[in-house]
Amino acid sequence: MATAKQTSIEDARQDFYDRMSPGNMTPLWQVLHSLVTPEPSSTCESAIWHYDEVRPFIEEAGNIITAEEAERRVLILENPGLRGQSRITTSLYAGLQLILPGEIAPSHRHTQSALRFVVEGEGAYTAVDGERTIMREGDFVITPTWTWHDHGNETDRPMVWMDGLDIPMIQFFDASFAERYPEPEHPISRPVGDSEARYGAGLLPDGYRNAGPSSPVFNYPYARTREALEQMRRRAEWDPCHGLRMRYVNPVNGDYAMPSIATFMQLLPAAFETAPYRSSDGIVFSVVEGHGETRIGDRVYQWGPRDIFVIPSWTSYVHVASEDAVLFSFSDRVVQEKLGFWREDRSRN
Ligand code: GTQ
Repeated sequence: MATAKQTSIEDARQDFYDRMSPGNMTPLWQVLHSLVTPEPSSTCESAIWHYDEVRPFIEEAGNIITAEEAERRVLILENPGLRGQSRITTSLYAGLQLILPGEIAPSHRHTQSALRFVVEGEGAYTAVDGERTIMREGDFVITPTWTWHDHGNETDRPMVWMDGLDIPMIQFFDASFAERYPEPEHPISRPVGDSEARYGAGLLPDGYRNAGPSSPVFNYPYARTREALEQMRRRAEWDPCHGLRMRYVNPVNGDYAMPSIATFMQLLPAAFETAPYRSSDGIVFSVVEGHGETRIGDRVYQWGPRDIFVIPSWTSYVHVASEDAVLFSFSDRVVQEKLGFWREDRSRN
């Protein structure tokens, strides 16, 4: 029981806080330990979206609204611990976008950088600043900050891809700008394949200088990524925590493809079990090939092709592949590294 003296100190303190509050002040010592935590502490949770459960809702979205009306017909994947905030991790947004045959998602540009990771279908395009790229399953496509982009589908099949954007980061900085192009489509000024030829073939135009923060290559086709992994596996140099993992890079400077979102593709051979690992970036995974499970903290998630799952910051996880598996992933690691505070922990093996 509090003594009379303690009570009077508490009362005096509370009175003090109450008097400063109208002046928009508050004592640090009441919040210090929730602000400066010994380890990451967030309400972000692990979660999985099984594609066969999500797909009917995507299809229904296609019946309820057009791409043109919606501007972007997307179902947001919301972290269960961050509902109502349009985010899959504390710093990143993810959604599944549907584009039906004959549709155009009209051209716009915004501060937010976006990635597309193709989950289902083949042949729709994303146009970035006047150049189209045709997308196929497993392709990784970027629309860097402030580039005009529209999406279209001239095939006879629906197409679905995962969008990953830095929306929560831009929100945090209060730095969002956006505008619509006056026409549905930005004029096409370069042929399909132009950027890939110029910047994505291990060559650069002589004298080329790219001052921008993002890669000039805007489609990293799965066929090439998969071939690289298949070739490399012959050396069998498996990272205990990641299997065989490659990082998508800007060929001009070796940096990540975009300045705010780091992206990776990894191969886990059949029966491979990764060593426990955690890092200070919350990570979103999209399964491209194979079945397996990931143990995240004390939960177990079974996955197969097209499933999407999320691992919160600093939560230990283990992947187990029951057959050869290929996983795409993205996180804010690039930002944390640039700012000098990214951490990983491989010690619990
Ligand atoms: O394709 O430009 O999922 O602006 C969210 C916002 C996609 C896009 C999203 C966007 C886009």
